Amino acid sequence: MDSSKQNIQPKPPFDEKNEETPDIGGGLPVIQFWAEHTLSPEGPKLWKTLFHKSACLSCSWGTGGQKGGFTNEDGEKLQRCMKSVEAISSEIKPGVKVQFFEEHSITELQKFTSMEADRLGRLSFPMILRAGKSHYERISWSEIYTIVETGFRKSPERVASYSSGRSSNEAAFLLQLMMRSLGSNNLADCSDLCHAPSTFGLKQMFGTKTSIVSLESLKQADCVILAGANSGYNHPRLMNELIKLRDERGGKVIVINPEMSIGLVKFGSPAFPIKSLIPGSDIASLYLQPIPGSDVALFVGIQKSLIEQGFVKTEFLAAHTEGWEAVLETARGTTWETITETCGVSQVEIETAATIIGNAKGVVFGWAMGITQHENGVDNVYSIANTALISGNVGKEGAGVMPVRGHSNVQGFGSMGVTAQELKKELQEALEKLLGRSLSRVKGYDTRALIEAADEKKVDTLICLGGNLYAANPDSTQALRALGNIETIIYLATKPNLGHFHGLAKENTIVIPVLNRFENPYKTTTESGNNFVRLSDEGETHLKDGDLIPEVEFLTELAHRVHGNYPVDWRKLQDTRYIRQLIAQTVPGFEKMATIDQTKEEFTISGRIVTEPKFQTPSGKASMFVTPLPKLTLPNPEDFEIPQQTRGVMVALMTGRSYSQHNTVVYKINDKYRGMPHRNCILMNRLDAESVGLQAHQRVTVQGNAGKLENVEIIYGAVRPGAAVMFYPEVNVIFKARIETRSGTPAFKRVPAFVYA
Ligand SMILES: Nc1nc2c(c(=O)[nH]1)N[C@H]1C(S)=C(S)[C@@H](COP(=O)(O)OP(=O)(O)OC[C@H]3O[C@@H](n4cnc5c(=O)[nH]c(N)nc54)[C@H](O)[C@@H]3O)O[C@H]1N2
Ligand SMILES: Nc1nc2c(c(=O)[nH]1)N[C@H]1C(S)=C(S)[C@@H](COP(=O)(O)OP(=O)(O)OC[C@H]3O[C@@H](n4cnc5c(=O)[nH]c(N)nc54)[C@H](O)[C@@H]3O)O[C@H]1N2
Ligand code: SF4
Ligand SMILES: [Mo]
Repeated sequence: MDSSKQNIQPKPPFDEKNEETPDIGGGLPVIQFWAEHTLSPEGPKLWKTLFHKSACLSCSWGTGGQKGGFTNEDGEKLQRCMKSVEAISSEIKPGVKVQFFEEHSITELQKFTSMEADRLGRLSFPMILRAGKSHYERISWSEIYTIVETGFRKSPERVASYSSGRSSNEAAFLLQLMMRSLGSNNLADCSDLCHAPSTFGLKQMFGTKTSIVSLESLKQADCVILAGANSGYNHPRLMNELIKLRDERGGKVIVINPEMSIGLVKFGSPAFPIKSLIPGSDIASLYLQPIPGSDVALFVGIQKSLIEQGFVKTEFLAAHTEGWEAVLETARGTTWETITETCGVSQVEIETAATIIGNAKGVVFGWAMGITQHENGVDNVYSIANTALISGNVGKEGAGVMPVRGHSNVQGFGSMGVTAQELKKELQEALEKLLGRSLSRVKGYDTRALIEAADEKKVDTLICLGGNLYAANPDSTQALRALGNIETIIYLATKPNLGHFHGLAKENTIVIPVLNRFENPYKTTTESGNNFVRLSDEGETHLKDGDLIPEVEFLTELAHRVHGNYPVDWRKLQDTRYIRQLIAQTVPGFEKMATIDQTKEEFTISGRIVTEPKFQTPSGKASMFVTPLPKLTLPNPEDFEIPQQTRGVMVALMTGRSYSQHNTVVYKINDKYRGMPHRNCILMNRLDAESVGLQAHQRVTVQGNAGKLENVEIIYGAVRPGAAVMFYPEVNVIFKARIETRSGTPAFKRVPAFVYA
């Protein structure tokens, strides 16, 4: 075998082979899934949607659009994964009948699991749950507008929105314009729970808030770092890039993750049916398993080793960065003992990573929730980007920093100004010009602040453009109570979810059924994590008997009723071409939006991809920040009021996604690749369990600082000692999370939990 392709660390240290789990990620089960769905009665509808010219619904990697359902921005074919099929097949289900809600009381609906709620089908008529009533009932559009308009006439700081990145740029733009015209900056968004630390950190360092790497540039890298991202599950097409990097270019992949996810070791991709699908392709050349929350220490270690091995690009740092001396000084001054003790990875392994990085021509540093969802998420991001700069891997082709984003259009929501954080100056000024006055200077509520404010009875009206605010938040008990203080909640949604059954308002909870991306009667756009804007064609819905509404129609009508013709003729904007004109005029980098309707030309947003060392900071240089090493401790059982003598083990719980779920929506109860047969499982290291006399498949209690889950089955997995994995949203009942103060993001990946029989 070509030595450049060999894995440096073929036998991982915490490998726990479970007899029932597949030997590779992806692989034949993916094809079986495709076959089952495409050959089923829903098959023709599914194929029609797959071939429809619209952007994939599911993740931010981005596929589809004008080049066709299976093509990516570089024109490569076969770029649709089964996650896309999973998302589509959930959307093409028949509508839930009016009768169903007449027959099932809210108490009955509250017994549904996430999967049961989703399987009910599509929401297809507007409904309301009025205070004191036991059932959702159908409601007329005129009554909806009366109630909602009244809700929006409250004082602006008591009106809020929450959104989730499945909708279009057009809907997002309208939402923020409507809220800001009102004088409210309360634009909470799912990204607050997600990549907000990346947005914040990248803005400080480079003056731009998103990935600085294009897909084209990624294809030139000869090394990729993937930290805290389970991409075989959540961004499957990214795996194709890693396969090509290793297989065709002899490059290296360093995975940093406390859990050894099989898909990041070996992945069978249908895009390479012969060489990869069945045998599987090697992904990780080196797999490092740090303690959850300790990535800063690991990256400072890599920096230290880069210094020691003479790999630092001092000239580059001096010419193009600021603050670099202090960062290097910190790495020099931190002892190896402190580093390895904090992160739990050996010096040799860290040095091996540094050698690979130092010898590579171009390194792309990618990351996801394992990096951001921590109390020091912003420092994690800084430490990664510092490492990229120190090794000269920013400002050239084939290198850079690449947050791997979440929802398919979550990044577009940020670009459109749906955020409670400070706006880009250009956008702020353009909006102020449009409004003819300054924007409110009152800081808006981000997602956590919104829940806290509602808990303190400071919110009267909430509009949710998609998502599941109730189930996405930590401490479900608080979320329930907080939402219950809000007078009116309006949910715009395609599918019923737990939020509609539990997240109930004090007076009126209204659920409005909307058309999805491939059904809208007008064109829409989305933005991928790689900064590529896709255009989705108009389509039609299969819900012919339903009474659904396009999001844009609802938002413009509501805005018209609240604002009249200020600052725009809202009803005219029901034709989305005019919204795109407004976007082109106001949002930086979106100039090409002005002509997209004529040219159909999808585009990369200008000013985002960095291939020269020039940055959008005031000085034009990249700013570097010293990253303090975290002090990671776990509480004692007594802190959770567990009697001292109780035998059990305190773990750092990483809460996240199973193989078959999209965020709060569960598609299948098991996770085949982790060998977890149902949702009420905890994946833990054998040593931890055995150290307190527990064993595989035993039923235990898992207790956090806000509650406990009982009858949880222990599954042994390739997770490092001290760490464990459980699935959200179910696990969100057991903990109140610490919050990353700069970004507002909850520490979902280091939840202290006590496991006992
Ligand atoms: N199919 C599917 N696709 C999705 C989604 C989905 O639910 N389903 N969700 C979308 C959304 S909104 C998002 S944000 C993304 C999420 O994509 P991911 O971030 O891949 O999702 P998670 O399941 O949260 O996985 C986080 C990973 O970080 C690791 N990790 C946890 N703690 C640490 C740590 O301290 N350090 C390091 N280095 N690693 C750690 C975990 O072991 C896990 O592998 O996916 C998007 N795509
Ligand atoms: N413990 C724990 N909690 C977490 C996380 C974690 O890793 N651990 N991850 C966090 C992250 S990264 C995120 S992004 C959040 C996710 O939080 P959200 O984005 O709030 O939740 P989703 O489950 O993605 O929302 C799904 C719902 O969106 C609606 N929907 C789908 N498509 C459309 C559409 O086109 N239009 C409209 N209007 N509605 C639509 C459907 O009704 C569907 O039920 O959860 C966060 N919560
Ligand atoms: S990788 Fe993401 S965007 Fe591409 S097809 Fe799969 S789910 Fe869709
Ligand atoms: Mo996310």
